[in-house]
Amino acid sequence: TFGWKRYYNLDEIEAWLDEILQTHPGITEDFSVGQSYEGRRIRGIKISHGSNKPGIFIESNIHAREWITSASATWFINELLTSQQPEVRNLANSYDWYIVPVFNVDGFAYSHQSDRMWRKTRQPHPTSSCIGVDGNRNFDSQWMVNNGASDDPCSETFAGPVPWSEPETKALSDYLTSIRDKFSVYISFHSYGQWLLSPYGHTKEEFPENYNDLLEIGDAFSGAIKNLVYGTEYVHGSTATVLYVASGSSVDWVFNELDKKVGFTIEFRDKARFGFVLPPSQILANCEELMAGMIALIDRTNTLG
Ligand code: 0X9
Ligand code: ZN
Ligand code: ZN
Repeated sequence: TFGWKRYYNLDEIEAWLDEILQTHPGITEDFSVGQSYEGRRIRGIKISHGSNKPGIFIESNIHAREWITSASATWFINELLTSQQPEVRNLANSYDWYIVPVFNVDGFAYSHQSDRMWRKTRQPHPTSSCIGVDGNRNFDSQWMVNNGASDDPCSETFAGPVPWSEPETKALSDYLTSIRDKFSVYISFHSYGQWLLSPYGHTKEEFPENYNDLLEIGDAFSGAIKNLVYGTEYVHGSTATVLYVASGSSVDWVFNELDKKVGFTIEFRDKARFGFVLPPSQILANCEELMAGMIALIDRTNTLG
């Protein structure tokens, strides 16, 4: 059984999802984002205690090696379904949750089987022996602008030959478009660095019109995490100012093209000591921080209106 004391592979996560769907019928619903290049089903779970609550969409593990993201997403699903904490019950009861614990299924399987440090998708290119695209540079929003991605198929941030060249990103954009009226908050799980990043990624010169609100939400998120016993520090701000220029990302696309006002990338533990290979002994602490941060983030979003 799942205990979040080690990292699980794709088969284990899917078996766990099936079990969760069976033990919580009515409240949970299986959904498909689409198919990966290698033919795997990209799965999601919807958690809902009634119809037409405001929706929150969580996309996780678009980067294959960031295993803490799917570990945290599965833990979060479990909490929404089983926690008795009033704040968590409130999150579960007040929102429709759409959670995709492993988005880059091919890459994730490959990082378990062959190359722990794999990041990209697994589709080959006709013009290169290098494989895959950075899914988080392949969305059709400011694609390839400002050197926020690479045109070299061998680069870790290869944007793809064209936007939506990857079946995974194309499927996600179609799926998100089909439910665009059902969600208002979009969160993308990544590691590592301990940042909460808001739009924009593609430029340091411009900011969303509600940037001050996004900064206040970031203050709430970081403050709640800092207050836990671990005292972990998260830095927040726009992606381009806090981290680096990144164009064609999922969050920026959702923000710009689907007109959402609240979209964040969370970069989980740690700062750099273990990096992508975060020890399993830190999974549960990271999850605790995620929950405290999410409760504060949603609370602050609501008070801002
Ligand atoms: O570079 C990325 O895609 C993310 N960092 S990572 O180290 N996990 O690869 C940051 C994504 C920032 N988000 C936006 N551009 N909106
Ligand atoms: Zn990432
Ligand atoms: Zn601040």
